[in-house]
Amino acid sequence: MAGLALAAWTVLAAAQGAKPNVVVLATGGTIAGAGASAANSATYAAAKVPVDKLLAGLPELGNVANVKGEQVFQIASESFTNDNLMKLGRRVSVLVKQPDVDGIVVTHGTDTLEETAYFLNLVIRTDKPIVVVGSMRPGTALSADGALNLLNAVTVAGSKDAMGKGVLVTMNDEIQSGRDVTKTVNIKTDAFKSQWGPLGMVVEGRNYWFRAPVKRHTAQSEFNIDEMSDLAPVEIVYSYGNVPRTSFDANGKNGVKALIHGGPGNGSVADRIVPVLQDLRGQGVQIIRSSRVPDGFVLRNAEQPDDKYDWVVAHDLKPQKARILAAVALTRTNDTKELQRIFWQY
Ligand code: DAS
Repeated sequence: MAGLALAAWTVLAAAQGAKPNVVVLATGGTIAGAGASAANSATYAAAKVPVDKLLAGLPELGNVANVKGEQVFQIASESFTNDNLMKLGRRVSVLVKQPDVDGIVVTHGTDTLEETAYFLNLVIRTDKPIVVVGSMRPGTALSADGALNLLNAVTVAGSKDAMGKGVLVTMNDEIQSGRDVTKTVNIKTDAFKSQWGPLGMVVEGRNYWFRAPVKRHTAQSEFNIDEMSDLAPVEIVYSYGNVPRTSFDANGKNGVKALIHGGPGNGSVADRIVPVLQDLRGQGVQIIRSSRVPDGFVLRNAEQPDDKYDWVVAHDLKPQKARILAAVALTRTNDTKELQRIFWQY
């Protein structure tokens, strides 16, 4: 099949000049959404437009790359599961090994885009650009953002200067690290931010870089989806004033391998919950202190004696990303010191 695919690309490339070959893997979301009228910028159905129609509706793509599309899923991303992550990751891993593929774009809903981007950042062994992209408005809306986001994603995915920078996210003209980026606004187009700032911008078909990631990723990762059968069961419990022990106990009975504690402040744990987490640790559940606060990072042994309790801190990772890293890391180790090293390095 690869040989046939190569022939197809070669013919296309010859016809269209030596442009990079980019595969667009579509999963659904708003970027494939449709609303009843142009005025519906926030009320619409996600995951309606098939990838072929998405690509056909953007002829400018042909100016920057030879593009082929695959429909991997057609779902709103809040409905993603670990199985979706594994299936998508396995497809990406196959494609990046093909010599005729220069880069990958994943079109994705914005709700869990940051989780998928981080997952791919951890488990795909490649230096080729992988760009995850979504939109905050459906293509049917006035001032829709999806078309330019997608054009920018294909531009970056076909760029040699985007190689070796880990999984990237192009939204609102910015190039963000898939590790650092998070959705910070639920109804504006400048929704995706990182407390450490974007890596760069893409403007009129050109990439402008201002920094590079320092955490381990992709080709430098110790994790490899080709060696993984599934993700480990890891759940999150958010904490708040008056939090009861029920959710913590319930997860303990569900066989989780780790529990992400999404605490207020510097990953603070309510006095009445400390013994509950200690009991869970005693049952073999890893306890990972994260913070619900948007910026900053959890300091080890500050709010809680992590060394004494044998707990892990999630560093700057928000609970939803800490879950991804823990679910990947626990496929290789259950040693607390190793887990803490992994949370420092990734
Ligand atoms: N429901 C959202 C999702 O699929 C729509 C979007 O913003 O993409 O993530």
